[in-house]
Amino acid sequence: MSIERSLVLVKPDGFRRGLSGEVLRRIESKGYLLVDLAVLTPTREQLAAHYVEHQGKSFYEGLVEFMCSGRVTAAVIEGQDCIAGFRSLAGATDPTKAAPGTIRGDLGRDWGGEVQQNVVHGSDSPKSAAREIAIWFPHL
Ligand code: DAT
Ligand code: MG
Repeated sequence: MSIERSLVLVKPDGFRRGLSGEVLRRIESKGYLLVDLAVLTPTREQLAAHYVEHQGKSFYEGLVEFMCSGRVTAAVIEGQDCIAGFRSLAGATDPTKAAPGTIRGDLGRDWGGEVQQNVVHGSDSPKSAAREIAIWFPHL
């Protein structure tokens, strides 16, 4: 067990629906610390770096298009094993399959688009977290 930081994004669907506060409430209720917060419209350059692992996949262009379609709330959170812990709070990638009780299960649904709009992003490993935090919070 180690103290970790994770990069969380309330994606444009969540931001537009006014769910930033609810996502942050769940993070704080779980006991994780908010290290930094920002509201911004992502650039394509930031998204290309953020989603480098998905470049070339069928949903990549649509994903970037969706993610730069509006503002996001970006957060760095901190706590023991918070990377896995937030992924557990977020639930499965597909919001239709995400379990009730999770952010995606409670707050997300399929809206019929090509790209899954699933309210939040959370880093998936310590290596990804370090890379992603440097993209969204270069001063940290
Ligand atoms: P996660 O966000 O759970 O880490 P991921 O990194 O595999 O999932 O994918 C990034 C985002 O891309 C995901 O949140 C929603 C979208 N996505 C993933 N797989 C998809 C697919 N097969 N069809 C449409 N969108 C997809
Ligand atoms: Mg991912």
